[in-house]
Amino acid sequence: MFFELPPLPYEMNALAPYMSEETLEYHYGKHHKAYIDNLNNLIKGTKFEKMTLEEIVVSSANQPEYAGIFNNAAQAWNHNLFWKTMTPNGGGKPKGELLAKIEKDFGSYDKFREQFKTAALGQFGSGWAWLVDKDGKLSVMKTANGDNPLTHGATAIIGLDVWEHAYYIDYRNARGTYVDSYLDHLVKWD
Ligand code: MN3
Repeated sequence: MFFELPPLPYEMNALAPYMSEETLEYHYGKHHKAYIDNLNNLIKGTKFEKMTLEEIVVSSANQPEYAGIFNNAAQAWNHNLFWKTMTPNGGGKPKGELLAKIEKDFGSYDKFREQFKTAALGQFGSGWAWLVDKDGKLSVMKTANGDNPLTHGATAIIGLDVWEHAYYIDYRNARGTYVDSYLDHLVKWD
């Protein structure tokens, strides 16, 4: 199947001042779109043409001959989740069942927040920080480049892009401030 850039669930300026319209123009309009366009070109005439995006990610992972397909498919998937799990006036503690589960598996929301921030800051170079559910237990993980929880048998709940293109326009090199803004003002929990 061929893939399209999914529409954003908010206006391009809706996440400002924490994520600017200019960042969305580049990050969504150019980077995310390029992953999808590249993927569509790369899968043409291959066995991947009939697969869903998730199937392409899983079946092209860890195979050097399919690295280009994997990188673009995984990044397309990662960004689909990224935009969907942010909202204007988001951030802060989740509610209800998810909060209870975080408190059970991490000890407290603050402990989760600290682990998530440490993972986001500790990812050397490009990658992602995630809250995942694996075998019924929540944990934080980080992945390099386009890699994501699908290839580790885990379900992503949220994923934060820590490639420089995600924050350089708004925060320059201050990845920590970007992570704080995401957790306190942008993440959409429900
Ligand atoms: Mn990105």
